[in-house]
Amino acid sequence: MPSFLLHAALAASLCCAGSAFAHVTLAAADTAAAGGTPQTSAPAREAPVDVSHAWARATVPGQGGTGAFMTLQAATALKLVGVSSPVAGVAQVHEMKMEGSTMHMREMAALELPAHQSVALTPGGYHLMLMDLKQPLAAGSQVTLTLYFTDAKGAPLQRTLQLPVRTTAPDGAGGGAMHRSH
Ligand SMILES: [Cu+2]
Repeated sequence: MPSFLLHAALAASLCCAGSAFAHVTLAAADTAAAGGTPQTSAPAREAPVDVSHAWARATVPGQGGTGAFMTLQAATALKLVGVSSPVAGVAQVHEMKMEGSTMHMREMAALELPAHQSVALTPGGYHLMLMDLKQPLAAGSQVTLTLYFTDAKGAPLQRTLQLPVRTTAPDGAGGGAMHRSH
């Protein structure tokens, strides 16, 4: 009996893990039906931030990571403190820095978004890093990202976006000269 149940549970978990988008939809429905889960008392508020020029870079099969880019303009001072995506096992806010003559990137704990100022996330600058990709990102498709913010009082806010997947930056996105360095 334990053996049979174990196999059934394993099959179910494999099935659901492979379908990231369906999983997100189900989780949202469960949360709504149950009135919230114990660990998240209330859904985070929608962040008051304008998002423009958003895109994610297409990958080739076997490529495990890529970048996502956009311009953010917050209506009130916010900090961008994290990112997640159903297509990425790990997603981080990164910055690029010259160290000597070499460009390095590293995770940032928080990216400041002063009120009414445009902050560009570009190849070669701040960016969102999608790693441990569960599938290739094909040009012309869409990818879902959720951005996590805190406001001046430390309260959590978030914003979920659909980004177009492209091989090059859209017109006006900036950062074009740095493409090859990423
Ligand atoms: Cu990076």
